[in-house]
Parts: sequence; structure tokens; C-alpha cells
Amino acid sequence: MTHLPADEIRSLFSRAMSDMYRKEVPQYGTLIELVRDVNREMLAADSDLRARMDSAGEIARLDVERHGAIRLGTASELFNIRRMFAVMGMSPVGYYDLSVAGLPVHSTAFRPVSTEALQINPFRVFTSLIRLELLEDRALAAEAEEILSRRKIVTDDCLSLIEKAEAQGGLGASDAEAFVAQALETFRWHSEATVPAETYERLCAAHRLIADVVSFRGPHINHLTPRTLDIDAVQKKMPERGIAPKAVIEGPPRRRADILLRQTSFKALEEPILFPAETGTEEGTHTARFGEIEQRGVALTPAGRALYDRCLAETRAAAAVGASGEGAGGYVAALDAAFESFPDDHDSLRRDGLAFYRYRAAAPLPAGLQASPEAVEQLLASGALVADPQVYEDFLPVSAAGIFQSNLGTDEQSNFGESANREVFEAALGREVVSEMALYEEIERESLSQALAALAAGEV
Ligand code: OOG
Ligand code: NI
Repeated sequence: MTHLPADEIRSLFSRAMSDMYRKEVPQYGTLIELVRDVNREMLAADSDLRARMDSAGEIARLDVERHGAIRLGTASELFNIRRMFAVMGMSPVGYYDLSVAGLPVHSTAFRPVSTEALQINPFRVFTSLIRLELLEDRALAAEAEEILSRRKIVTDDCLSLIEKAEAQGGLGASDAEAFVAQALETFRWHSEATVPAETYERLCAAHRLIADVVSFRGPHINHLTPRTLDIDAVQKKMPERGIAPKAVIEGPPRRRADILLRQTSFKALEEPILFPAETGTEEGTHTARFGEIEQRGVALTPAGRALYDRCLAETRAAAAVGASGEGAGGYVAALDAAFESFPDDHDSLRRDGLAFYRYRAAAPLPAGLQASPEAVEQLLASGALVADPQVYEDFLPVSAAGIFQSNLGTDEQSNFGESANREVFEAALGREVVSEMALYEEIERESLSQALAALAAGEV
């Protein structure tokens, strides 16, 4: 039997999720249009950018590129979600400890890992697991655990299709379609809470993230984020289209050679919900779902990342943004100043070993040059070899915390303190998370040896 490639199942799912979210949150549709307009203008105005992205295979993925986020309640939920995403060719990459920012969650990102799969559709889902063990109120933690133990977030039909995919090594076309429809059910919004208003209030008082997870039937997708080529332009134009962005863009400053990831979001919507009550239902509201945009730059090596972390720490020590955005100007100035020491062109980033590249052979080997690792600089200078920046496919814990915070009240307590627990997370997941650094390294190494081989064989 022929299986539908996992990459195609992921594309189907990502489109279905986007259609569903557009219906649920109309502002998301507005944001998608704005991002598409800005990307088109950028590509039309900058033919170098267009050519570069085209030869790196990045134009095609731009319009389908997005990430989403969900929050899970229990180890077994994480285990089943991992199996569900595996059917779509998505693996858990990276471990993010958000307790450093006072949030009672730890997370991973499910995403495709190979160059080919990323080019087809890089859909990613930032997936957090709440940590009830960090709650001081042990009775409330036990109550939350009991409530969560009663829910099933993956439909029975979906579970059987996952089992079938695991047994057969994939799904045929009609099974794949049924799987996508069933998987979508897990992420749907439910306007009826599963707990009475009084329980919801107590959960909120412990932490609003906990209330968001424990009070509902499933892990509603809380945002979907398109990728823009100019986040500053989109941020500026958001108010024109009736969207109010958060005060500052998370991540590195605006630069000539983009690094890592810059993100901004709009505030969560206040949505009407119904709580079960002794007689019928009781009306209330909940804020969970929001919108976000991102701009992706080159992935950094461990050395580059350490430099990034230092520059960011310096910025945050020098300037702080207040609860309602005061001090945003000072923060941006401090950010620009702190990153002055960070090389801002791809040649330096590559030569200094700060960022990851993907090599390709672009012209025949010039006379007198060897297709060898020692000759890389000369081959690049001659144009026979080209180094494309590898897009950063992952997330940043400090930025993610900023995105979480902008959607929670600013009076949130943050007294959990650092307590990473990767072992517990991986035990729940049922496997180890993939190291993102190892993936970038391998792509760089492999691409260089293939490009050199192609030059040596005269295949260009
Ligand atoms: C996830 C927030 C983090 C990002 O892009 O860094 C995030 C959440 O609110 O569940 O989406
Ligand atoms: Ni996000």
C-alpha cells in the first residue's frame, strides 16, 4: 500500500488548522493578509533578497509558514500528542524551561527536522506542559490533577489512526484525511468550561496558565504565527488594521544580517464562556487566544548563542519595559547599543563561527582551485561555492516568556524560580528531545561535503 508522505499530511493539517483558526479568530485572518502584503512589497522592492530566498528554496515555504502553540495538562497528554505529531513528520526539538521567567511550564517545539521537509512546510507547534508540582497549594494541585485525569484530548478515532500509522509506518490517502479531521478536534476552542466558575477563579488565583489548561476539554490552539520579512513594518501597520501590538518586539534588534527570531504579538481576546452551575450555566469570560508575527534570521552556533544571551542580559539589566509599555523607547535604544558588538554581516558571522550556513555548488570549479575544505574561503570568493544562512527553526525562552506574559495579567506572581526538569519532561514525552544545535551542525557539514563533491565531479 502506498502511504501519503508525512510531509503532505503536515501540510494538510497546517492548512486545516489555519482555516479553523481564521474562522475562530477573525483578527488572525487580518494579520495573515497584512503579512502577505508586506512580504510581497519586500520581495518586489528587493530583487537580491528575492533571488537569495529563491535559490535557498525559501520562497515557496513563505506563504505556508507558521507556528502555533498549545498547553497540555498531563504526562499522558504529552505522550499522545508526540505520537500524533510523529504521523505528520514532526519531532520534539529542544527543551525550554520557562520557570526561569516565573511560568509554571516547560516546553518543546514539534517540527520537521530534515532540510527537504522544512522546505516543504516548516509548520511547528510550541508545546508546553504545565507543572502542577510547582504549585504551593498542594490541595489545589491535587484537585487540578483529578480534573485533568477525567479528560481525553485525542479522539478514539484519532488514536486508532495513530496506532495504524505506527504499525504500518504511515497512512494511505483516505486514512490521512480522516486523521487530519480527527486531529483537528484536539485543538478546537470550547466555549464551555468543564469546571464551575468558583473552581476556575481558584485556579486563576494560583496561575492563569493553570486555569487555561485545567478548565477546558482540550488544548485549544492559542495562536498561529505567520512569518514576515519585515516585522517592524508589520508592527507599525498593525494599528491601521485595527490590531494593537505589544509594546516591544522580542528578541534581537533590527539588523542587516538577521539573527535568530524576532516576535511580537497582539493581546489575548476576552471571550465569553459558560461555566456549569447548579442550575444550568453561568456566564463568564476567559482570555487565552492571541495573535503573533515572527521574523526569522540565521541560526546561531553555541558561540553565537552565548554572545546573543550576553547582549540580551546586558540590555535587560540596563532597561526595563513597564507593565503598560512605558520605557519601550529606552529598551530599544539599550538593545541596539548592546548588540553593537555582534558582527552584522554574513561573512563575519560565518568566519567567526557564530552562525550556521548551508553550502551549495553554484558555478564550475575555477582552474587552480581544489574542491577541498581548506579552499572554502577561496571557493566562496570565486562564486563556485555559496553559503546560504540556515533559517533558525526554533524558539527562544526569554522571548517565549515575553509572549506568554503579554497575554497574562502583568500582576502575575513570579515566585517559582529556576527549576528545569528535562528528565521528567522526556519521561512524559516517551523519548528524548532532539538537540537543535546538532541538527544545524549536521546540515552544515553534510551540505559542505556534498557541494565539494559536486564541484570535484564537475556536476555544476
Ligand atoms: C506559548 C508562548 C510562546 C513563542 O512563539 O515563543 C510562543 C504560549 O503562550 O502557549 O508562542
Ligand atoms: Ni508563538
